[in-house]
Amino acid sequence: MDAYAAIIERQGGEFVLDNVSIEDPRDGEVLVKVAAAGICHTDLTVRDQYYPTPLPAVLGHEGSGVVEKVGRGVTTVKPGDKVVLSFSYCGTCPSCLKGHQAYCPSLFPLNFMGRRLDGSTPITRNGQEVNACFFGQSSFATYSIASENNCVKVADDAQIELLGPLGCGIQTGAGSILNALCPEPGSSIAIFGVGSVGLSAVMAAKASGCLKIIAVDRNAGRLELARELGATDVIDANTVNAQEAIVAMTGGGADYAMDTTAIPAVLRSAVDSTHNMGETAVVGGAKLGTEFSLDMNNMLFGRKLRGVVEGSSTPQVFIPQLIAMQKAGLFPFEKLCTFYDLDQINQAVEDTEKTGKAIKAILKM
Ligand code: CXF
Ligand code: ZN
Repeated sequence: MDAYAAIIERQGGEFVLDNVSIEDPRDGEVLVKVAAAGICHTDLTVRDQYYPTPLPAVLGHEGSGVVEKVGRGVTTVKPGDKVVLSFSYCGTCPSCLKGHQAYCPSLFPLNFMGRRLDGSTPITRNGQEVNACFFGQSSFATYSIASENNCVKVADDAQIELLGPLGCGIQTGAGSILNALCPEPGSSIAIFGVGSVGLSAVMAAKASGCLKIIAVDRNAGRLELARELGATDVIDANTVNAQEAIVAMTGGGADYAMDTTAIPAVLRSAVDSTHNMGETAVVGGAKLGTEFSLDMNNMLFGRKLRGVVEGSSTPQVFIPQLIAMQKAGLFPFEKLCTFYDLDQINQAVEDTEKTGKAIKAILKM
């Protein structure tokens, strides 16, 4: 069928809007009429080719919409269902079967190869193949071929345009707190970088009963929003040494820390701002091959560092939980969102990346 998509043609380039053709869903696949899709930093990581998804490609991995058609064997969604699209996993390996879908060993081939596992792509432009299947969706387009296991069905009355970012950035931030670090009520936590992932973590930390929630960033507007969403303290890293300030304001170090920036020196500060036996989560995707260093003796005193992909979530379980928390007023993620039309994608990227005017840009199709 005919569709309209935003395509990255070359490394670091702008999105190019063009007509494309999308195949019918194959076995186990779902054709979704995309209502909206959030922009996540990983789309830009791939644009810059820090992750090697081949170009030209249709990116977009925070899509939401309505099921149009299902392929053979699909049983969990049907035409007319509203769905949020999340990351793709195999569903059959030991990690997936244990509920650790975010750690599926096939995560990279399924989400970043730009192809189905058999090497085919559902998208062509003027008869030429375009890489797709990005996070099992490539949702910067009016239609998306998803796989059944990355479709999360939501209620018929759900505000579908708002929900796409739950499929990646927002579940990454919230899940790092609620599924991975699991801070005890009364804990202290320092969150380095309060873009959409960090602000989602701030809201989740508040909902978890953390009593000291320290937000660190260089953007004054984001720090202000962090305060509104639950940060008890904010640190402007332009002028303050965050690590020293956190150690001072917690009387020796935070119980938990989280780095969303994927900058090695910031991750190091996050770890060093925890006290003995404190735990740090690293959640950002750095350029492949990026290394960082730690002080071995500092680690010796019981400090822990763990990686967290996609908030360690099982999307079909966690996304409905986040929607319920939003309804209850415990997780007002709509405050992070700014809407644009698909045609304004390059403006939305600029507002996200350069000026910081948008925290979570959502493109409406
Ligand atoms: C990514 C980070 C790199 C691994 C897969 C998940 N986060 C989403 O944008
Ligand atoms: Zn993402």
